[in-house]
Amino acid sequence: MTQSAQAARDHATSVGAAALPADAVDFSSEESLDELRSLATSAGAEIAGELSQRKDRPDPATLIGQGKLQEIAGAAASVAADLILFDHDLSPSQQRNMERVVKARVIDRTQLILDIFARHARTREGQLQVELAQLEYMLPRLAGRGVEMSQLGGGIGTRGPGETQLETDRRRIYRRIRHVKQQIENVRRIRAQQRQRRESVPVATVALVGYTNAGKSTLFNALTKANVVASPRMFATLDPTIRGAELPSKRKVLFSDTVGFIRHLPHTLVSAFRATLEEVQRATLILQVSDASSPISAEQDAQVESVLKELEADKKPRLRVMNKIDLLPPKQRESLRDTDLRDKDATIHVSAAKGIGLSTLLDRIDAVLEADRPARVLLRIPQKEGKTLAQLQAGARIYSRQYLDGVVVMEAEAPASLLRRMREWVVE
Ligand SMILES: Nc1nc2c(ncn2[C@@H]2O[C@H](COP(=O)(O)OP(=O)(O)OP(=O)(O)O)[C@@H](O)[C@H]2O)c(=O)[nH]1
Ligand SMILES: [Mg+2]
Repeated sequence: MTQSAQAARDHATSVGAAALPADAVDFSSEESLDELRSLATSAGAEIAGELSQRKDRPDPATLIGQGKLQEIAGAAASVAADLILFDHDLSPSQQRNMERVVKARVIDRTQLILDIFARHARTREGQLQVELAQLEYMLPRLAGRGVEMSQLGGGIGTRGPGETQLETDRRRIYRRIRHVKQQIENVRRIRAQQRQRRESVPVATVALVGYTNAGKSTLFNALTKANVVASPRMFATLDPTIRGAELPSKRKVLFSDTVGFIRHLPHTLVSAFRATLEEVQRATLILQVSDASSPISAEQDAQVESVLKELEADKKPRLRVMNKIDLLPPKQRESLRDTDLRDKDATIHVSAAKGIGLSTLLDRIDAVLEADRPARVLLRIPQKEGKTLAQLQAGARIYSRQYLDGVVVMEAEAPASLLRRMREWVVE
């Protein structure tokens, strides 16, 4: 099965989407379905119809009720849809049972996201990370699936990791996972070396983070005059890009653009993309980019917050950038006020596409970095303070390290914001 054959087929695919909000706590089912629609289009699907059902107690065998399932089967047949997308996690057996009834391929949101990632991975590292996520997703789903999978042909959600897809032998998959992990480890090592080289000339790094499609790459291009791909498709960026720029004060900084976040991000993806997200963990300053024109930007921000927390990057100096203000009605736009840096949530309003507010943003970045100058200090940290040591490891340059009676004595250079958090261990 070749990539181009899959692409041609995907293009012709019609999709019936049945939505059941998995975590309707903050995203309404409508918003959730909107997002599923964008994801489907980003994967190259054409949407042929949508159905939704609220159900307090999901059916363990088929998730939705028999009646609804028949309804989907009928609707799918009438529009010749060959793929049904569910906005809900499906167990392997639910997926199988439903496929039997609807006579079309059934995939869930996680599989759809994995598929988009597989399409967009350009670098070796990105491809390896996606393959790892796919293998780990596939592993519990192997049982009884072998024959069917080999008969599926191309299409969304079948873009498995090459030949491995057809090898139902668990052991071979385990072996492949080990191999891919090793390869990722190699890439990581190279990346760490590159970083070390970069950091030997101390330059602050500014990482752009945010929900997928918030406009990170557009802003990155505007700030660094680079030319990375920006696109209305979700997850256009997978591979981190780093580029230098000069701030108004003539201070040199490195900006890094990375993969976007999404609600309910498949866990296999978060862990597979750890190496990529290290750029965020090491950043001096985080620019949290939000789409000001999105009706659900607050919910999206909450999701970003939780991923930052998971990466232990939520305490880093941060500037909030509300992007796409050109899309807001004039009245609303006039009422926007950038907030002061002294605020906990300093916010700047910009339009990366129209070049509005960028000089203010650059000034603010300059000011934050000025206030967060690194200082060289001597620290005495009890060895049991693992978290503190890890924070230093991630955010400081360490010049020397000695172990004495359960205490680590270190000479390190770290930004003021980090040192404030370890005041009790600073000796001089
Ligand atoms: N109107 C308007 N559109 C914008 C602005 N900034 C970005 N966009 C559009 O928003 C879409 C997404 O932009 P990207 O820069 O690719 O977003 P991203 O955050 O990098 O997305 P991923 O890499 O997919 O996570 C593109 O179609 C951009 O042209 C803006 O200021 N105004
Ligand atoms: Mg991008």
